Amino acid sequence: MLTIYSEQQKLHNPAREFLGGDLVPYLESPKRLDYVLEAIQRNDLGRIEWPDSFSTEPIARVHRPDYIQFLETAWQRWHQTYPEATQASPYCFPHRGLRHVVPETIEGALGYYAMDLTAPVVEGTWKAIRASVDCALTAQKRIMDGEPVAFALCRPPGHHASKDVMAGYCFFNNAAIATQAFLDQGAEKVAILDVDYHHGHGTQSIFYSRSDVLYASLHADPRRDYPHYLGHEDETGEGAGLGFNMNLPLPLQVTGWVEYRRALELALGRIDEFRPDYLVVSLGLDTYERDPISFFNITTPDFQELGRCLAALKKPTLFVFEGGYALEALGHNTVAVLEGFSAF
Ligand code: OKP
Ligand code: ZN
Repeated sequence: MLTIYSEQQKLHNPAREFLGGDLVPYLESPKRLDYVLEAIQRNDLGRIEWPDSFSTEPIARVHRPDYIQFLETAWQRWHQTYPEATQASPYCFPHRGLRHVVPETIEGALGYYAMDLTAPVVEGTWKAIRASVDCALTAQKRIMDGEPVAFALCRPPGHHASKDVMAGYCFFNNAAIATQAFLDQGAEKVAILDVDYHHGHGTQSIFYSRSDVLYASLHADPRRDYPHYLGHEDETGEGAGLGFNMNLPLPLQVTGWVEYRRALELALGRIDEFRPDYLVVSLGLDTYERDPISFFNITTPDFQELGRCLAALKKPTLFVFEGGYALEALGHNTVAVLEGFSAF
């Protein structure tokens, strides 16, 4: 299987995040890429290529121009305000009852464009998030040119980013941008299957009123885990998109492969019925039994089975890397899915 990877993605390297009320080492670290790359090489999964460089045009098909502009300049503006700081984070947000107007200061703008404190901007963020999108778009292009399957080893991840809000380690929505690129290049329908432990609320919101993209997600029940405020079963789409959003929230602690597989069959059945031209998989490995922030019980052999189930759809498939934080297992879990898919 073809993998697209860029070293530039490591330039996004925040030192810390808030967890449990204290600052802890940033979980979504550049090291995640090393573990996955190493496993791909060790298992001879196939060639690894650098991405091409794309303009912001395909990004602007998904994200608002002012949001793109904000991300490009955020670090420099923060640095002018706080010359000693190593990362930029918001501290207040336009909550209920407040005006949704972009303030002039970077502190105000950060709160306007962020949902939470988990997506700090650092000096290298802009280059890294552009490289991450480049990986997704390069893999997408290869599939458009006839490659049956490709893996975009993207970081930072993307599925929590909406058209103008960053959240949950995500800035640009790599999977959504690649999906839109398929459509812009002639595809009529694209299905996105999100198997990350967390609901991809950014992706859902981007395509919520559209019938040309089916979004299906298996994830931790938002009543019990991040992103907390979206991802419920009754969110089925709106307007023309009604019936083209499928959420399968699952309970924490008791979700193992048997329960997961049952929900997966429902999602796969719906995707099959939708008859997409392409399948985009938001591939998070944080459903793993020993993931440090998650509470499902998926094992390494289960991930291989997951890959086989996805291959049964028999669609040209773009895998876009999302979450997964159990570093020592992240490489072989990723390879397990991709090998399961290829073995079919
Ligand atoms: C990003 B991705 C909950 C802490 C949650 C943010 C998680 C972002 C996940 N106690 N922190 O979907 O893997
Ligand atoms: Zn996740």
